Amino acid sequence: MATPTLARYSLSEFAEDVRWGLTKDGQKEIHSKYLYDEVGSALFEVITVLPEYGLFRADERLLRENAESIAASLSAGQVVVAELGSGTGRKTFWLLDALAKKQPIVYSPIEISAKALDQNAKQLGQLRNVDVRPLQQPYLDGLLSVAAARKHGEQLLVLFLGSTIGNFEWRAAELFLTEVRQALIPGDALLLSADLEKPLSQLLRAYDDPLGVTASFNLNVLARMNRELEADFDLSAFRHLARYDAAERRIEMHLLSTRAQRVMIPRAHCSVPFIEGETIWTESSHKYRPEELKQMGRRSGFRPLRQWVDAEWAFAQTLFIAE
Ligand code: AVJ
Repeated sequence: MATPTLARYSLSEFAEDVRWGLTKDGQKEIHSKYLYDEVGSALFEVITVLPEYGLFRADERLLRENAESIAASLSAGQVVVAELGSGTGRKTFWLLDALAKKQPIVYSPIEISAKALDQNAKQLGQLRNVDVRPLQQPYLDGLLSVAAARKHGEQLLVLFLGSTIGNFEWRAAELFLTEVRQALIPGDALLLSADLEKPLSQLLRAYDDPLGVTASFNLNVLARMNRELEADFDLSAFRHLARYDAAERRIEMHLLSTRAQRVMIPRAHCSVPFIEGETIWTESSHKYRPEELKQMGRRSGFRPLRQWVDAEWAFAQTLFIAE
């Protein structure tokens, strides 16, 4: 396995973002990418096996059931696969297996968590005919390096799985897909996974499981600030909150301060006051309609080729071709 390129977030970048997000006027916020340090990534792995969190298994089922059709939809020539936010690549196994049956492939997982990337390379590197080239970089930087290394005649397949697109605001999602499209050439492919609208009770359970794993996943960002920024968050004075914004059609995760308090964050050079009930917004997970996903792709320069919807959990995979 090749050594991954250097870590993506310096401590000072985390410190700067924390300082900005917690001292600005209005809603306090911390970007959801900061949920995924080593502890957070491990907790997310647990979330994927919770009965209440059907997303991951729906994604995996679709990939397993349709791997052959996806492989058959691609060009007969050489394929290079780039996966944005690959995690440990557990669900990608099936697709790579199907692709590698046709011919040797290059697979570049692009991921910020070094641990997840390491596991990914170990597991998927065992597949015959798969050359794993991990990149520890932001999505678009990684994608641009993969695109730059691509040889004439090779088709690039971008995987953006897990409904990570859901973390972007509506307009930002489309902008992001447009940027992905700009890194590609006509005929390249994008496989996009997205969670669909579903009954509210089902959604709330998925993001506030009775075992409290999602709560720990969310609270970990406070613990992370304590570890890395010498902050003094009292975790017992915050609680996990998952709520649905019907107008924006998204689940939001927040950390709610259960009392008035002030928190010191020395390495972010700030101290932060909270009133009782005030929240830090840590994540959004948008929920889509199948047709809307095709439209978003079209407006970003892609032609929808096929779409699969899981029978058990409302979840879609859409295969696009760059125009
Ligand atoms: C991995 C970003 C798709 O938004 O559903 C799981 C992360 N947050 N439980 C999601 C998550 C709370 C997940 N994504």
